[in-house]
Amino acid sequence: MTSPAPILHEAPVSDLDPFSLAYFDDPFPHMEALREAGPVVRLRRYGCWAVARHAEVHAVLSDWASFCSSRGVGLADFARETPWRPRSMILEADPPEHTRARAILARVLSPAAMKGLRERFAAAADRLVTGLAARGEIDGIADLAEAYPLSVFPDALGMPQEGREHALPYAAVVFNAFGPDNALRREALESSAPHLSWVADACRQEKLAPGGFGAQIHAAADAGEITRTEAELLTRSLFSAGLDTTVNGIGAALYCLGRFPDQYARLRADPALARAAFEEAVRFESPVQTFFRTTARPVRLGGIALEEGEKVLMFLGSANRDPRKWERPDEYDITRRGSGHVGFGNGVHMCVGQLLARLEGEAILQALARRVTAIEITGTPERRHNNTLRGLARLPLRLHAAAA
Ligand code: OVV
Repeated sequence: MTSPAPILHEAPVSDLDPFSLAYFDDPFPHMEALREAGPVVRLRRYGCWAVARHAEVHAVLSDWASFCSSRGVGLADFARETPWRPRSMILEADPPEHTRARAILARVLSPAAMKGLRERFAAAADRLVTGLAARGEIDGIADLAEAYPLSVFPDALGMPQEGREHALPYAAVVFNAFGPDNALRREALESSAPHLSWVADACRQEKLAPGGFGAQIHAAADAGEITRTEAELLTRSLFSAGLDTTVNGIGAALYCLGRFPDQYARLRADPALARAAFEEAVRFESPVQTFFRTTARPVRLGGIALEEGEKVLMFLGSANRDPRKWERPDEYDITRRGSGHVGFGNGVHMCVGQLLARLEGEAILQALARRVTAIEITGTPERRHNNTLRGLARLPLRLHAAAA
């Protein structure tokens, strides 16, 4: 008559599709449900594991030996299927190969390198914001969140002028491709060929302007540190990761400052808060929402035994809203001590371009703080759907110009 003893530490199961349009339109209740379900949850639909609490996301990010990247950081397992493009040398690699590639990008994007760009980036931000403030009615996405990175990043990289319109569509393909085989991924890949061939060609040494990030990566090949093909691939990584992420980071900051006018007033009163305001927007919206890892060996996580070769989906955006970690997680607060957010990841793969992203975010928010007294949302924001990136397609704004 006695029923068998329950299996202890059996993982909860969820039918959530975190790559559906309904999820993208309002992910927060679903994130909460996942966090409440347990530290590790089985996603039935994709046959993978999910971690949505800060502690477990941080733990997975911090253990590259158990949770590897070399089998891909999307749903596709490179041990079972051929990647849709040649593997990234940095994103889709583990130490020691990763360490070698990372050292080169870290040097190109170093604090010293940022110092050399600061004045130029600040001047470009001020020019753009001055013009937009004079106009008043703008689309915060096209006119600002996209326009600003497009005005500084391709030049800093040394991208050829011709064909730059491929840069954002290319990034959309890359970030959709981390997701499952859904309509977003399929349609992105179907029309990707012209973008892929433009980027591949633009990564060649002879196409990259002297002095830029791309030329500096190729200098590592000149020095015999890496091969020419590897220099092209590393340049491709910068192309892939460096533009759409900052577009969505700046878009997030504008959307936050529009919804939390008291926070904009604080920024306006003290423009030195610009960097913190950007950082808090990265926590609050988490432009990069998710990445996968693959277990490289059997490992226990959150009391659950995972086998080797299983995909684990990390909900960075959910970790950044976890009330176990944050007080008032759903408030955008630019004076919050936000260190420990995982919007840039953590561990050996933590965003190598984070200083560049912050430089862009700080420059644009400082220019706004100086030139604009208030940011008013004047229409319904439209969401842009992507399997990895969270952001808007349209954000109708009225900028109230400060007296000159
Ligand atoms: C972080 C990131 C995003 C997308 C692409 C890459 C990296 C890459 O290395 O290609």
